[in-house]
Amino acid sequence: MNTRRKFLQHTLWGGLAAGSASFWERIVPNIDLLNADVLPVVIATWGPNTKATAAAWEVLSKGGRALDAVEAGARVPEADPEDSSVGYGGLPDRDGNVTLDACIMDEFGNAGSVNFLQHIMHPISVARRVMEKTPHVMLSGEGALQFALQEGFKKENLLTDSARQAWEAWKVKSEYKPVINIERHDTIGMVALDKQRRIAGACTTSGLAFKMHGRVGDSPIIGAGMFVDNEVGGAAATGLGELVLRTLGSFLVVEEMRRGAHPQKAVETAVKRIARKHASLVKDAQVGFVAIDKKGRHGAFSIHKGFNYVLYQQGENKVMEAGHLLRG
Ligand code: SD4
Repeated sequence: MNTRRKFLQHTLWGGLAAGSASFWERIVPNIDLLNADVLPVVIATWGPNTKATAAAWEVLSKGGRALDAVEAGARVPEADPEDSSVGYGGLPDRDGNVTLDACIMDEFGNAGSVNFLQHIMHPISVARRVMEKTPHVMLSGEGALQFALQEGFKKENLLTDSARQAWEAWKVKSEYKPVINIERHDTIGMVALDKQRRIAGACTTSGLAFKMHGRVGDSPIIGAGMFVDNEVGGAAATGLGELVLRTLGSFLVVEEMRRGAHPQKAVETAVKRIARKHASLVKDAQVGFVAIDKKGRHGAFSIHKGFNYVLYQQGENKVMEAGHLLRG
């Protein structure tokens, strides 16, 4: 072996052993091959969503498309009557109506969304149809319902007995005050990167419990509740939607990653931005972000302690505690 080849080989293995990916990123055009074992990966907001990540993993592990994975994942809490913040069983608005918000994005940058949708158990699938079957991105309220029915979705009563009872109990005081981490914040925001390194994201929720009739949060807003860019990575948000809307949080996270930030740094930047711009509100409100980049690295961060998330990677479905900004 000539000296040059020996040198290259030595450097390659030496570099890999030392994990000096940034050096190789500069000289190897397809660095992705070196990181292949971290794929596929899926991340979702909130610990209880392990069944959702498992459903997504089912698709991903067989080589399926990230878009199919996030849709399959989001449908799990949507159909779960025990989950009081998503789909069927979601807590209603202050007038007793279950109104749902959802959005989805694929690896081509296509996006679909529904908001203020009633009577349909799987808003995420309606959002996907909006993306795939209409020239639009977002359908709202009555129009979204009409479209869903036209597409063959079933009209159902989504208010479960326990959600009705919770609403009746709430009406006694009718106090509108979200409580950190107990705001029935199990909204699922999910981002997946499949074996072919295609990225997709989904977000679905019944929104804040006992919200004003007609209130729409961040979850169905592309760039707020969720955003993906196949060149960069993706992010999703949970928590008090008003804070995420005002800062277009998920878009911000992706743009930070585009500028080279690690997903963890990127989510921290978004949380800090919210805290800086809305200092008087963050004391009593939670917001959390999850993100993954195209290399399969991830990040998660929130304003307050108590935000957890699920990461399914390398065959392991793990609930992890996110870091948080405010102490005490
Ligand atoms: C909203 N962001 O409607 C949603 C609520 C949420 O977990 O995340 N709940 O504001």
